[in-house]
Amino acid sequence: MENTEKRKVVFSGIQPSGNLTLGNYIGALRNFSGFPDADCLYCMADLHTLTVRQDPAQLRKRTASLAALYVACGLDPEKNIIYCQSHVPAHAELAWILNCYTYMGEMSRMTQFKDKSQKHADNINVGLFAYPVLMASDILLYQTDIVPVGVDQKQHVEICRDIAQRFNALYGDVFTIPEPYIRKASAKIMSLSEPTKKMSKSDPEDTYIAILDSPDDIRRKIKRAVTDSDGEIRYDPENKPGVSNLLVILSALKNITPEAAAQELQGLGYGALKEAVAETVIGELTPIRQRHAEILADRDGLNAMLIHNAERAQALARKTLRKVYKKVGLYQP
Ligand code: ATP
Ligand code: LTN
Repeated sequence: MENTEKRKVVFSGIQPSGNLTLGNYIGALRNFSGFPDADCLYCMADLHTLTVRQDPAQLRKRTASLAALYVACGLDPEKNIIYCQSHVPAHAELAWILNCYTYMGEMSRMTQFKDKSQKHADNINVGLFAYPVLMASDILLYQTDIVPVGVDQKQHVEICRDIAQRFNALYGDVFTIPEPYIRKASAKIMSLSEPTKKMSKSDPEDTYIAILDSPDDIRRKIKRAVTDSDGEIRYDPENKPGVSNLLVILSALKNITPEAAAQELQGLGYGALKEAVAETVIGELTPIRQRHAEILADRDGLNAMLIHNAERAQALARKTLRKVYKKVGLYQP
């Protein structure tokens, strides 16, 4: 029988706002290559980074580096559309429209907005407030079915669904309603120094492992990771957040459960746990770091890929944007 089902669309983005961490890798990046039968788009969310002050030269550098990292992590840029958000004007254009279908109340309840306005109290700008609307636009422009993210972004995907449903209720079926895709076990990797807080690329260097860290840095950082004093290797996130975080990292990379990882190390000390984690992380990240350097060294090739993929994304995005303009009553000669 002929398969008439439409191919699924997968969309996700990462902000080029710092050194990507092991959290970004396990929670998001690593899962991006898990959709061989879908049409996948992955963007560098550079417009989103402007919600917090960026150094312009750094931002440019990080954007190119993230593009290379997507490819180094195994995403083929012919099969997947890897592109830069700001190269496709439709993102900002749809965001304006959707701003007019989003309420102040719902934006002010967003956890990330509350966190970031505390962290950047001197710069609580309108963009930071409207961040989820731009993210909704990213997703909805491509009629996305699936959005692979870490658990901290679940609320943003939910608000995206709300906005889309509200819009569809007014104008008919304009947008596909997306589903978040969150791998439970590894959805949130914690900081090495404060294991009750999310590992985050905008925190100090020693609290995270960067995907591009050298093996020596990885060993040093893991050696210093906060654990506890009872000495038992057991998965118990509530009472043993540090040890549990190390077990989550180890198990995620070995594709086993944290309990099974703990079982394998029964009777050993924290030194052995840390060594196992460090060596597993190094084994996973070393080939990525090497590929990344090769890809970045061919800057012309990288740029050509980005220009080509922005064109592919634009063609898709324009279709949805045109439909939206028409529905809301913008005059189209
Ligand atoms: P920032 O600290 O600059 O706000 P971030 O490190 O949280 O950034 P994002 O660009 O916001 O990174 O996130 C990119 C993707 O990585 C998202 O899907 C997010 O859910 C995921 N992610 C980020 N940090 C973690 C983490 N510690 N554990 C699991 N997933 C994570
Ligand atoms: N806000 C996301 C990054 C992001 C994103 C997206 C994720 C921007 N646009 C669209 C999924 C879909 C974050 O991880 N902080």
